[in-house]
Amino acid sequence: MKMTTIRNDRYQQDDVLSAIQSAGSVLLFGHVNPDGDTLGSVLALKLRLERMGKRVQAMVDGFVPGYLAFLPGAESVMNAEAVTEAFELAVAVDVASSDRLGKCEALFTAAEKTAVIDHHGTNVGYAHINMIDEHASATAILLYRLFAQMDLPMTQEEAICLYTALSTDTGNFIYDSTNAESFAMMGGLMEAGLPLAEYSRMLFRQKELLHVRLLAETLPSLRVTGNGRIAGLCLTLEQMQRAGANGGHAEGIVNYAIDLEGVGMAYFAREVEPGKVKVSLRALQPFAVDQVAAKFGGGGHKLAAGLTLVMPMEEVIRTVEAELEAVL
Ligand SMILES: [Mn+2]
Repeated sequence: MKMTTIRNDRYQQDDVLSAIQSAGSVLLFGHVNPDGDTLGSVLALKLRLERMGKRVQAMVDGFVPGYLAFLPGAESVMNAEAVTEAFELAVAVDVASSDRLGKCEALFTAAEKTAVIDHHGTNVGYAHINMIDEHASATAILLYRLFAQMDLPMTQEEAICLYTALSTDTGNFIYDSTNAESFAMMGGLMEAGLPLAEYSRMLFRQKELLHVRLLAETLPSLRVTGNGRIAGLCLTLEQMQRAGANGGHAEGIVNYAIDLEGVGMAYFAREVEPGKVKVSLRALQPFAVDQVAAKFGGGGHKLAAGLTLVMPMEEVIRTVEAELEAVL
């Protein structure tokens, strides 16, 4: 099903490499709402270019999320307003389209020479030079390919950045996008001294106290319907306030419903304002929830989608469960 050919017109690895090597100063860009792949890849490249004696600045529209604050160089990431000097080359990393640069877009497009390093299939190749491979499980894979062509051994800090990028974009190596190259790269990162146990714990095991408190508020609401195929969880604004938590602390709670044995579709309904409920939907193949979300003006993918309903919680539960049962 997957295409195995790389479109040469937008996979210019040698050109990207020589542009990077010949530039004396480089601006690196991540995407808005930065995630592990964009930040880890940007910071790995920044560390390497600095070792090569270049002037480098990493830019992103938005803040480094708390769970990625440990990344080497995270504190050096700047917002668009901060740059005044000129740079020879601008590189967008893991940025699927130029509008995903957010407030940094103008700064990127104004550069004399631009490059894109990315793994999104929808990327049209909006830079002068493009290195796009949608079969790569993370943009970090493309960085690793570039690094392999350079005459420098990988440092532990670079390995930590690239590991963070690859592991977060593959859901800790369980998504469909995970492939042999992901593990080949991990071999190289281990050889570079990656402290795997320490960093995997930090990224995938460690939880914030408020997240666990919120989970404790949420789990008693568990409902299983549709002959055991549908599971749901809900959380009221009052419970959120009682736990002293915010929306970020509710991240991942929907997984407790979809991970129940026998369940094929799940929802997590969270009241965000009085009478306004955000619903996260999940499905396992062969089920799909994107149409359910679209019916109520929401969106997303087949297996993960979301919508917002303005109605009391009891009505939300009734409505969502009826829709999911219709899918069964
Ligand atoms: Mn990515």
